[in-house]
Amino acid sequence: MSESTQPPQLSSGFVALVGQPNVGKSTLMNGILEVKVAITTPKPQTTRNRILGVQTFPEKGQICFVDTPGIHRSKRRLNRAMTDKALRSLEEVDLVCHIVDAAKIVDWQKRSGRAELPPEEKFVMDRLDDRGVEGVLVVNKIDLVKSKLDLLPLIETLTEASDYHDVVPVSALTGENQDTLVGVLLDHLPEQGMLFPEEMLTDRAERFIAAEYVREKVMAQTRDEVPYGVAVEVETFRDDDRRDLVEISVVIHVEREGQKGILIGKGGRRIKAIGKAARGDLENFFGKQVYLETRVRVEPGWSEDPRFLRRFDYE
Ligand SMILES: Nc1nc2c(ncn2[C@@H]2O[C@H](COP(=O)(O)OP(=O)(O)OP(=O)(O)O)[C@@H](O)[C@H]2O)c(=O)[nH]1
Ligand SMILES: [Mg+2]
Repeated sequence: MSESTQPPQLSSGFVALVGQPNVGKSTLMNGILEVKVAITTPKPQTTRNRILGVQTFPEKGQICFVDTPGIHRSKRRLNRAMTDKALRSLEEVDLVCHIVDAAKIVDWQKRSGRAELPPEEKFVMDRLDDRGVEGVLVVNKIDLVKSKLDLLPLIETLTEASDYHDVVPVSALTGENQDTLVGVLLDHLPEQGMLFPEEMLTDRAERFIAAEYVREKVMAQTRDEVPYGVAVEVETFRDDDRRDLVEISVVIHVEREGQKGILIGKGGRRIKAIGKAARGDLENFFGKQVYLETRVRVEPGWSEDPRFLRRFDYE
């Protein structure tokens, strides 16, 4: 066989996306997958599960992302389970992508007059150090850093403060430097063939995606403690191949009667708006018409109850 006909050497493996809440882990994964597999909102603590997202790069390899909940300190059982999930994911991957929010760090440094990392970011780095994981540092949201002159010293500080293989600035939102990041990740993955079939996108069932899309709209359209008191469960999911229609009914669990009132809104206006927005996204995802039914149920204290946490796959 001549050299030009040799099959290309492939690199494939699992990459955990970890970091503080709201730094853009899920946005980054969706951007590289080119599909919204994980929901994203402007509010912290959006992701509650580990979510696998696979992208195949023909003749190069396969990156199997493990999106995780943001690492944070909390006394609440649900939140502790979330951080725990993120840390446990480190044990089963080939590489860790630690993601930080460039704009937030630059802002903190300016306000505090310090050149070091903010304490929350040190907290995450220490957790990763404890586990002795090798990683790549992704400096996200560079589109929000107004002066590019601020970026260079930040990258220097981050490079000095960490033992990571590489420090890569990106914007998950605009896609800036995304290809460079993909190249860096593939470089660090083991030389091996594809781990999943090429058409594999996620390990999550369509029911999970449906519940999450609804939760995204609930989180986006409510505030204060309401987004954090909500869990969404799919009761029925009917995808009829003979008809161009998916029928989905979901229950939105809340912790208190007051939250139910807020979610339903005056004359049912809010729940209608949530349903409409979710249906639009679901129709995009399934490429079919979607019939969506929503109900709200009060389940006092579900976020502290291990039975509910297990039932929603949060623990
Ligand atoms: N301007 C800008 N916004 C971004 C970028 N990446 C993410 N965002 C926004 O930041 C917010 C949080 O993004 P997520 O992807 O949900 O963040 P996350 O790290 O997954 O958050 P958790 O799941 O809560 O841990 C959303 O409003 C995103 O649109 C970026 O590169 N630039
Ligand atoms: Mg997320």
